[in-house]
Amino acid sequence: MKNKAFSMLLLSLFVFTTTSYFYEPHAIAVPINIDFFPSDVPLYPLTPPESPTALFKFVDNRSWTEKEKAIIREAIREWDVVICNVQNFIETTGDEWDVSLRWAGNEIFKDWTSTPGYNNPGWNLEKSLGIWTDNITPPWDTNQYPVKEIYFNAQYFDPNFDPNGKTWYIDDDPTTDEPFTGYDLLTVAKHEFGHFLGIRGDWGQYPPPPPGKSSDEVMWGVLAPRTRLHLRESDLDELRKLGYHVVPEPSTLMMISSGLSCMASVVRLCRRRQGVKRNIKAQLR
Ligand SMILES: [Ca+2]
Ligand SMILES: [Ca+2]
Ligand SMILES: [Zn+2]
Repeated sequence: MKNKAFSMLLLSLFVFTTTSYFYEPHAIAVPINIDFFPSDVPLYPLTPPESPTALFKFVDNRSWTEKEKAIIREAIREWDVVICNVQNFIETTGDEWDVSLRWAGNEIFKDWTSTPGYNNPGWNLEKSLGIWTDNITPPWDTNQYPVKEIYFNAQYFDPNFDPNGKTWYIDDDPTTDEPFTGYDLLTVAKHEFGHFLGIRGDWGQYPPPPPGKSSDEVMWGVLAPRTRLHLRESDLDELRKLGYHVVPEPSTLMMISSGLSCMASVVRLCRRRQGVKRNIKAQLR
């Protein structure tokens, strides 16, 4: 009797796995990030100013190609145009920056669930597409992979890495949309930069999502292949909640006055930045 029940269980498991494998409506959705924090811990202690000025930098572990860099720049630009009427995010190759972007392999993107002392148990990051690391205690070498950085999972360049053979989609022209296969680097970069800006997001990873959130938002936590997401009003609402000045404003007069107030804010922040010791990464405050 016991054996029969066990066989039935095995059979049902088999049916479940095969059906979900073959009949998933839009292929297998893969989380593009994880929630690093239990919900009772404040996620982003940074206080976003109305108009942040942040320097971003490409850091090579696996080299960035020019095409990939163009995608990241476009992702950051799309946030920039909705925050104030000035340029807020500036690329640097200097020694001081606020957020860096790099490819990483299984030094970061691996299964940490059996690593002792790491969040008991740690997270399984193996299949994550990208991560923004904040105030966490990562189990990896933080000299090589510091926190306050955005990492992208280079393992997806290997077509054998994903069980469904999905790799990164590296768009020749990230400003135009077209059908594609694989996971959209532009969308993942936008999502991770949203975390850098202080948005927690990742709705849908641990259901149920808050009311009003839907899977077509950049800050949704799960991304299916062949999917590109654009900033939506609910993404912008998250910026507003954090205190960012979101543009455009409804009237020209308001745009002009808000533009001026943003510029004043930038100047103030830039001055403060000069006081930051060289070789120490400035934090966005
Ligand atoms: Ca801007
Ligand atoms: Ca394109
Ligand atoms: Zn996320």
